[in-house]
Amino acid sequence: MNFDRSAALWQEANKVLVGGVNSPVRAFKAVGGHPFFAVSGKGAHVVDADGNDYVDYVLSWGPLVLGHCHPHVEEAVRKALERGASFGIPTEAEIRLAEAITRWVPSIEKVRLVNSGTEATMSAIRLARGYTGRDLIVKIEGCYHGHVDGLLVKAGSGLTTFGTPTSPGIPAAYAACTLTMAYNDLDAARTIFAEKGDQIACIILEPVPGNMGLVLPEPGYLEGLRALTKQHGALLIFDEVMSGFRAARGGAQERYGITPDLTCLGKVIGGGLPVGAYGGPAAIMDRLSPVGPVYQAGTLSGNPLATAAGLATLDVLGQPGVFEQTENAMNTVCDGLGQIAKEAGVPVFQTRIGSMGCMFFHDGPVRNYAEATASDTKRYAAFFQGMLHRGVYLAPAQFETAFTSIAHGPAEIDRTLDAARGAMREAG
Ligand code: KE4
Repeated sequence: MNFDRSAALWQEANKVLVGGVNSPVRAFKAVGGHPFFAVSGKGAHVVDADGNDYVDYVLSWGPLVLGHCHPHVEEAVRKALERGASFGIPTEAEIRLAEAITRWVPSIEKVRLVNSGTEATMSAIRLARGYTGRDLIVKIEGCYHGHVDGLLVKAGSGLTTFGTPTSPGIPAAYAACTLTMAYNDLDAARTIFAEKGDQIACIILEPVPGNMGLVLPEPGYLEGLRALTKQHGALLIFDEVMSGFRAARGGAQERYGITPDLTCLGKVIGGGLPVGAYGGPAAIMDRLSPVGPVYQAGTLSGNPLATAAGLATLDVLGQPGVFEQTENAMNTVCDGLGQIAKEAGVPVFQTRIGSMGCMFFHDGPVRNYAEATASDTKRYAAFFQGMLHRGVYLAPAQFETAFTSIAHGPAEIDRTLDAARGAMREAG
């Protein structure tokens, strides 16, 4: 494969963009080399500046559950643009997207649309503090909720990849209000609440963490957190920015039958354009301005183009059999990769849920951050490069999750598994 054009663009990018990127995990630091530059996408495929074609399992880090350039999404955005890119005035589309979200996620009675997952989690925490009158928050080591000051404490995603669990630039006072505990450790949660329960505003977690790789809850874990927060008057916040519409139609909360107090969403509900959202019962949400005293605002919140893309995405995803298509694709890929690793004698630990999947280069099990970060990241990097050079684009870091779309059909999966046979040998 030729990467000359991307290499030239990479030189130019590093002159004016910090690290050549606008989000750190895109820089390939964890896998070596430099990123390719995307030029176009169609369905499950993305094409780079040198004309190389890849089957894409990153899908813009989750939003593109319909794949790139789905005609229904394109048409909806085009029509919206003809009417106006932004108003800063209420529009009907915001009502319709909020209504759709309440249908897909029944624990949400009222919604606030924002522009990113980070905004959603940051605002949900402010609301939890305003609602409870308490300052402390609890987060899970390895969970990533966006670059919120108080949450970049033992965060996942790029921070784990960069091995800088607590980012500089965060006042000690902020970090002091954030308590952390391991995922799948209910005793740790009970201990924290026994000591500080009456000061804790909320627990925020990815119910199925996808930012330390994909880790699944042990039986009873989420139920235990639900009971503990209820007992102590703290809110349970599910960050479903990644797992929403992917772990199940209604997210992990549907899959595991847990009703959180607040839910954060993003990615899929923007269909590739910038949208985040948070929501829950009116009794909590109505504490938000302009009804209540907790302030949160945004110039482009509910933007017409983004709401059009999100609505069109949910329209298609909600049709009979479509969600199952994304889940079946992930299962087929995971089954194939597991077989290939076994035949190559390479120890891997796989996880999957809905259209999300992960292959840790690790003997297993992987139940939390400490176990995830013991993975063989060098082996992952070698596998990543082997796949990339064979036309398959996986997440450029072990501590991420792979995604499928409705466009990942038999041809894409065959190419993926053919590539994996060679890449696994090279990584082995
Ligand atoms: P954004 O602010 O990037 O839209 O969302 C932050 C966020 C919040 N919650 C969860 C569970 C998330 O996964 C994310 C963002 N995910 C990363 C990928 N692991 C986005 C990729 C990036 O940072 O460039």
